Amino acid sequence: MNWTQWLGLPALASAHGGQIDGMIGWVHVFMLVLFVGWGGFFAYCLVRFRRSRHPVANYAGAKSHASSYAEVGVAVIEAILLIGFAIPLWAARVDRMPPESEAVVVQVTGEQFAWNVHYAGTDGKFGKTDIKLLDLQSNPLGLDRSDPAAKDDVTTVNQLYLPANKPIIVRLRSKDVIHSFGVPEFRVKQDAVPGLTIPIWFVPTVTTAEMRARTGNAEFQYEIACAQLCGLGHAKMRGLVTVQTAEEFTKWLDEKVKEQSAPNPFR
Ligand SMILES: [Cu+2]
Repeated sequence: MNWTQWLGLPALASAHGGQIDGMIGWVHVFMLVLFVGWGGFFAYCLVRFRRSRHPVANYAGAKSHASSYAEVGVAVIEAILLIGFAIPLWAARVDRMPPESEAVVVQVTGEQFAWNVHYAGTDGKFGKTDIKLLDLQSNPLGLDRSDPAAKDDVTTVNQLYLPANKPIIVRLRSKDVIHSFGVPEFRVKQDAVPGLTIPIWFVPTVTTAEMRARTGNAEFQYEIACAQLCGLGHAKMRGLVTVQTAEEFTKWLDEKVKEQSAPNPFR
């Protein structure tokens, strides 16, 4: 099992998440050492320099350099945490995006108060969207079905399906205000900012079914929690993430493509 279990973090279900947990773990160890060290020193001073023993203040103060060395030590450890752990970890998340050809690319658009999910379908091309076609009930993304690239596109609301053990690139967008895409089990959190498309990537490693078996909770569900206070309905802005095996995912996507590309009498 993981050495950071004592922190009580949510179950881990992504490839890079262990590194993040390790980083959080080391920061906590370091904080604990500092707390005990400085707290002990403070208690020692209260006793050692009590009034009955030192009725008159010593204006020369401390002559030893121990505290300076301790300060330098703290700065060095902080630098190691930052340069050795945090920066490389961050660089891997933002610079080393996997090529789109090897990943599942999903466009996720936040709105008050839902997550719109858009798959490119079998052709791998996202269809055009047009704000004039936007209809909150039937076409929340304004997808233009007359565009050939849009024919096999799949859209859902609050339902993100992903295959396990494959790199996932989520292109985050927002229609209105700043939202934040957070899935604690994947150790992923990123703001969705109107006017920007922000890509994030991760590799889910545990399917929903596996997680249900592992936690003993038959109703376990990965959840996209909006992590930015985005308005009155913020608390109910939850999307469900279903992680499946690659075969199950392909089957699901094929079914959705068929379902959504069929001529719709209401469209
Ligand atoms: Cu939100």
